[in-house]
Amino acid sequence: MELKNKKVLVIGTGISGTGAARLLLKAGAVPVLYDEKEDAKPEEIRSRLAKDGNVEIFVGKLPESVTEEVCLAVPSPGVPADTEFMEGLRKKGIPIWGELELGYRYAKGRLAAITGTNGKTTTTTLVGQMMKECYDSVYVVGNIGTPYTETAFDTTEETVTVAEVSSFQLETTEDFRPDVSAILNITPDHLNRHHNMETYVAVKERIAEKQTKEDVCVLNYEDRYTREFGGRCPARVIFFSSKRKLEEGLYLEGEEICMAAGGEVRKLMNIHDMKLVGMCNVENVMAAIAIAFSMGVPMERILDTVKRFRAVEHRIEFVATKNGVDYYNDSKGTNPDAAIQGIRAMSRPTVLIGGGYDKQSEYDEWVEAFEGRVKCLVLVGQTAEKIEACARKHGMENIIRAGSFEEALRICTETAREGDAVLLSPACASWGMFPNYEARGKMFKDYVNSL
Ligand code: UMA
Repeated sequence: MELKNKKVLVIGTGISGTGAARLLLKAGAVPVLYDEKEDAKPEEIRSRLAKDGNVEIFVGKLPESVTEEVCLAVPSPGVPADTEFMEGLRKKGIPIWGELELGYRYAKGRLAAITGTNGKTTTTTLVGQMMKECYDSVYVVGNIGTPYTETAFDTTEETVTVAEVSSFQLETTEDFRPDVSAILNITPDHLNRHHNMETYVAVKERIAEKQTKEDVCVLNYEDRYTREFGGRCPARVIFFSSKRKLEEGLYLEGEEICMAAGGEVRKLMNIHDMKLVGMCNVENVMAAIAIAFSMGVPMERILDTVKRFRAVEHRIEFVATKNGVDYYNDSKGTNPDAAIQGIRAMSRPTVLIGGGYDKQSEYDEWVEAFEGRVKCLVLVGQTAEKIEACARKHGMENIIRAGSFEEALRICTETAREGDAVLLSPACASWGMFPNYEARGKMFKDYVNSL
């Protein structure tokens, strides 16, 4: 679709909307930005765009006449695909490309795209690092923070882009076809947005929808959804497994990561040579090796990168020891499954901060994973009541509700004794209290460092 001089509706004016608008300006199109937030400030939004671009901005309610003039709509990831507003656009026959699709249409070079409920950011960062040590032009984009649209225009045929892709972004793809895709795992998350597990799984699988046997899809053999998808995936599948020997693919045998290909088995590395900890990270590493190797990075360089790579910020990140108490920031534990990995990584009696935005998750498995490690559970946010009821049902007694995040932090320092750990791993998104999990993690770290 030729967009030059055409009006394109960009929905949402956050990071993605701004990225999409900037790309559209570079492409000679006329972005029309719309944000439903009544108190969004058009001048503040304009200041984040190119200086002399022709841009129209609407906030609150969008006049009906505007949708008559646009040839394409580009929703931000936070805009659900099935709202009345989006249905209205579809009824009018306006094509819809999510921000990811728009970036894809303008990008050149090769693309590796990584999704999954948990481990996306670590794996994307690690793959990005592997690529950077092998290729000159590498961009790491997507859900990780820099929108694809922000870099797409600067890519060349030599560029390698590594994208962290969320289910929100995959709802509105069309031609999106990565050279290598990966689905790390699928466990319940964002069910308020996708309504049920079936839809959530189907959305995740869209990452490989347009791939062919010339492309690769890396899948987790130990996840029942991704294993099953392997049987009908249109791409060539490479499985990884942390639990069993595979005839083809990557797997863990004892402490060794091995690769079986074409009847040959190669021992790649011992997991104790990694700086990352936890079985979830062994899986992330196996996926990253499979992705980078499929993209042509020599195995020696891949393994060298793995051995040097440290945890990403906000993911079971050690912050400091204060008065004999170890503080860990796992603000990225935004769903029960991610938070299970967080609490399992603790080897000391732990004061745990949980709670936040309600994504209609169930907390039973998370609470069961405490296995006596949690000496006190400090709860905040919308979900505090639901989590408290769940924890009490499972016999947990020492539970304190905090009226604010600041109060939760104070309670932790008052409760923790020498030899204990304090862990922020809330099992919930931060929305409602913070703009994102990074802000929540940063407040935690700032507080700890100020002690
Ligand atoms: N808005 C509307 N109409 C709607 C919904 C939202 O106008 O129906 C407006 C809001 O008023 C707001 C803007 O849209 O002004 C926000 O857009 P957004 O929610 O898409 O947020 P961005 O700032 O553009 O950030 C997005 C991703 N956010 C979400 O998916 C919610 C960021 O992922 C991503 O880093 C960024 O694009 C760059 O690609 C964050 C996230 O929480 C980290 N992701 C979820 C997760 O990881 O679990 C999926």
